[in-house]
Amino acid sequence: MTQLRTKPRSIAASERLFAAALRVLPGGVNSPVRAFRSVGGTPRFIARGEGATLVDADGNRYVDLVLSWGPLILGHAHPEVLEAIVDAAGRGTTYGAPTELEVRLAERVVATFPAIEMVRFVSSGTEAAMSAVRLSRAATGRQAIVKFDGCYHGHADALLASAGSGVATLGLPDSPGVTPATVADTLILPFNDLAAVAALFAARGEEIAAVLVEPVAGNMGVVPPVPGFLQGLRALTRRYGALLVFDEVMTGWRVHPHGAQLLYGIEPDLTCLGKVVGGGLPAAAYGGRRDLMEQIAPAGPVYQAGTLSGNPLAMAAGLATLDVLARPGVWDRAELWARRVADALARRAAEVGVALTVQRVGTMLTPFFTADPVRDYSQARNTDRAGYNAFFHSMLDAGVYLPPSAFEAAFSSAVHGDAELGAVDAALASAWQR
Ligand code: KE4
Repeated sequence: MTQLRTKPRSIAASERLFAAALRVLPGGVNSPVRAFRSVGGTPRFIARGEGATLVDADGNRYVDLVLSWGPLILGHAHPEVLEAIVDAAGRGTTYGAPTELEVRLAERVVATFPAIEMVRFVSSGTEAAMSAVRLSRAATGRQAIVKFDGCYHGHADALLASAGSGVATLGLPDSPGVTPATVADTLILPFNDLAAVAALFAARGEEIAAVLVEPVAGNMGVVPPVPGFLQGLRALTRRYGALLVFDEVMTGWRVHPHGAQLLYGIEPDLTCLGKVVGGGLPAAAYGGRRDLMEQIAPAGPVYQAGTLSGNPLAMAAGLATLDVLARPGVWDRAELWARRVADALARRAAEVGVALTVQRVGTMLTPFFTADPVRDYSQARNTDRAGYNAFFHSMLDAGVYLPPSAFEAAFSSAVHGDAELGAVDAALASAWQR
């Protein structure tokens, strides 16, 4: 049996802050996954981020492989991003009126993603996905939305639906407060199961407004599309007059500098973006075919609005991030580091006989504790979650901050280098010593 070694580190300040947080914040956090409920233990309260490193309230330093769940592809506090934010903030923080910054970032998004002719900025991926669903229903006059079990598109009611049992595709409320009526038009299928999609379209194709998919799943752990899956979704949606919506909130700039849509050569009708596009500040977007986007108010009748949409600080941070990311070799450095850390994980696990399958696309990856590839959520759920949880804590105590859930993606950045790789490899050696 491989002993997992842990070195206790003082986390007294995080414990004290967590106790205070629990009195005033539900679960002590502002987003559930941060609470460490899945892995157990005390969440680390972060004092600052420096490049590839997180520093917690006790001064413990960690190589950060969460990077705020994806946005920080340039690492923490990148000087050019900070400079852009400070410069914008010096002119005010929000106006509730149009600015040149949002036009420039929209032009950059349109130039980056082949399928996006027009875009609307919002403040979260939830808003982006919710708005894309509303637009899909309005544009097609249909109600049913197909999503995939284990894919996450934010917490809009209609998308908080889990798969019914067996072949029943009818969505069931995935949270108290979500009514059966709200998810009655949400149909859930297994990811990567094109036959199931074809069967549903054959039975109910005329009712389906859109298929909403993470083109590379990141919210069950990283699960790539099997060959032909995305192409099949494009063919079926075209054939039955439904829209294909790529939720690239996570995959945009993460699986490829031009997203999954260029990586796999698929042109979705709508695309959701988030995370990287705001450079670490709250911004997200949805966009796509001009004939669809021009149905969004005030150009068209489909209502959507937001006080801080296109916030100038977030636009400035996004622009600065994409400027740096566009320089030769920057994205490749992040991708190379992800490849090297995936290789280190696989190599070390093989040395000690731990059953591990590392799944990576571009700069996002997940070590699944299983010997077999993971193709959908039911297979992800069958991996050794206790094994991941023990591994998570061993790595955390060795100074490496992995996602506090077996069903999430880890991320690299352009500023992770040899020192960070060495630290991860040393942590693996100490975690997996016989
Ligand atoms: P936000 O509303 O959290 O900005 O975005 C929702 C969302 C939409 N689509 C995809 C593909 C996403 O991954 C997300 C959010 N991702 C999670 C991480 N699995 C954010 C972390 C969290 O919930 O705290």
